[in-house]
Amino acid sequence: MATISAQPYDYPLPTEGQIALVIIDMQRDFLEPGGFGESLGNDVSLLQAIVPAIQKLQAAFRDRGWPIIQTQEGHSPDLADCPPSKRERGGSGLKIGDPGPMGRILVIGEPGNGIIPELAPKPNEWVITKPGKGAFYNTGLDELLRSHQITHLLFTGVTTEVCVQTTMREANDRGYECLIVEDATESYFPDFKQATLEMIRAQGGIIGWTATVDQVLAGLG
Ligand code: TIU
Repeated sequence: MATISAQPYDYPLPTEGQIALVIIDMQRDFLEPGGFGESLGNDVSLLQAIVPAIQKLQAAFRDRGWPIIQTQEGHSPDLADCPPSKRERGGSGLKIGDPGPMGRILVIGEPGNGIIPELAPKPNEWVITKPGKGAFYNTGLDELLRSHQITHLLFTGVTTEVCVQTTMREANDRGYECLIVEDATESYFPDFKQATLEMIRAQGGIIGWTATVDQVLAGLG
């Protein structure tokens, strides 16, 4: 059986079913000044570093014609899908829905809510818009994956301990074989990223596996 060299042990590639690349929330709102990430008080410059790593995986999946799913955290313009608790919480800066330098903060269709141009999806690639941190909450993601016989998911994107980890936990509970790509995910808090990787692969891979981009590319062959 083909595997990816990983922690806590090798990740078995599917013999039946299919593997997909999941790119979480690589949006201007999280990576560029003036968006939601900065409004929460974060230094957004840290997150740019993983763009080339995700591009490598994106290219590898595109070369093979394998599925790529991107997610976008965002709310409808009337904020009907944004619980008041989410809007009221946060830093002292702009709140969800407020006008900012890249349009309304975390609102679907605004310039700041879009995926960064370096990772722009192709027309045939899937983009899931999600109101929550997890990509399975109030979306059709599970049905989409099952209808395409996708059983294995490689996770990348931001931020490691918030939307990436939440989505990976949701996927693990739904029976998907989950691996997070260590150098293709980032957090505003390096210690939180490290802790997340460790808690995912602890206890025999309680949530899943971790591996580097090079290990993934070598394993895909
Ligand atoms: N604030 C933070 O770390 N993350 C989010 O609000 N959303 C995502 O992680 N995408």
